[in-house]
Amino acid sequence: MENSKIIQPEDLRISQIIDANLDRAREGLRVLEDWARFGLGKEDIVIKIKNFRQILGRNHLEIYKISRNHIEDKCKGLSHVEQTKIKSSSKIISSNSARVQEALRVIEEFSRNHNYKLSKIASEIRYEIYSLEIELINFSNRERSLSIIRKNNLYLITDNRENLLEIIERTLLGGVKIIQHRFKDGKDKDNLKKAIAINYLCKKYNSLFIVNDRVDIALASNADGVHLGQDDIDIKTARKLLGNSKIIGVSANNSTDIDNAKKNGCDYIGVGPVFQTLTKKNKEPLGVEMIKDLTKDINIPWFAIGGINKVNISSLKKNGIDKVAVASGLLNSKDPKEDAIIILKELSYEN
Ligand code: TZP
Ligand code: MG
Repeated sequence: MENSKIIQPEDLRISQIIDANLDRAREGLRVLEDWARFGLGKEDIVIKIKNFRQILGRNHLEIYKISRNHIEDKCKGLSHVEQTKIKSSSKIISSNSARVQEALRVIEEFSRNHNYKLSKIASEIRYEIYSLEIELINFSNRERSLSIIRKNNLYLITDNRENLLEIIERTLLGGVKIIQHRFKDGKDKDNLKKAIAINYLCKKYNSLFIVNDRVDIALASNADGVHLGQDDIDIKTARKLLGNSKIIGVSANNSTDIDNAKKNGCDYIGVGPVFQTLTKKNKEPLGVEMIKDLTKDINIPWFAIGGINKVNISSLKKNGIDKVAVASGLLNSKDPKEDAIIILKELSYEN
């Protein structure tokens, strides 16, 4: 069967079906390829998809093309209400992956009797597209989280305390878009419940939820990422466990740790403490000048952290520091929403 010759199908309707579905599969692949290229900058995925398009192109034989208008297509232009809806990038990826998978399945079925080679190719590529779709969706989710990290300048760090959800919601109402929860005490099962509740709240406000230290809780609560300290699990292992859909942030307070974080593919860095802080009592403050020096060559987003509040925020902004992570400055505030607004306003001033 493998070496059987390609024969023109006696029934031109079959050629017409294969012709239409080769076009359909290649068009869908082009959509996926352009998202991988311009949306995600993923060269390895682009190369893979391009290769599939080339293979299908080479097998789009004349015997199929000549049948293009064999029977008038009475269903031309027929559309479904689903096709007219506005779609997110992830939906576009899913619907075009499905388009490619369906087209390949049709090719596989209708070419089996007269062109076994094409049938086999269609089947092989179809299986590859199932994994590729997940890969593209994972990278797209991460890219969405990264764009929130890039665009937003105030990052809230929380801890276990009374009224936690209420405080978080107040800051979300004040415009905070990134929340990290630190589980420094409590039982795992209670912490997981809390993480799920915070994640739900964050999603309501289109905000990111990052879990401190705990890769397992990040996965189980479907958080957007984890934040790791120097004594936590290393970035590469965390990436292996988390896959490509989550972001990984790292804390650093010296150039070696910053270089390692960059080299190992972390998505953003927290640098500090800038000022004296009770949240990390045993850490010596670095001061503004040191922070400026340490961060001058960082080419990924970074947040100054440690002892930052609505009073000292302007001194950071004056020094060109415009992304900050704040814990006690908001958590202990009488009005977390108002203070978030004040800090965000300070950070948005043009210097
Ligand atoms: N890493 C460096 S300083 C710090 C962390 C987690 C504590 C930040 O908390 P605060 O209360 O904003 O100083
Ligand atoms: Mg830690």
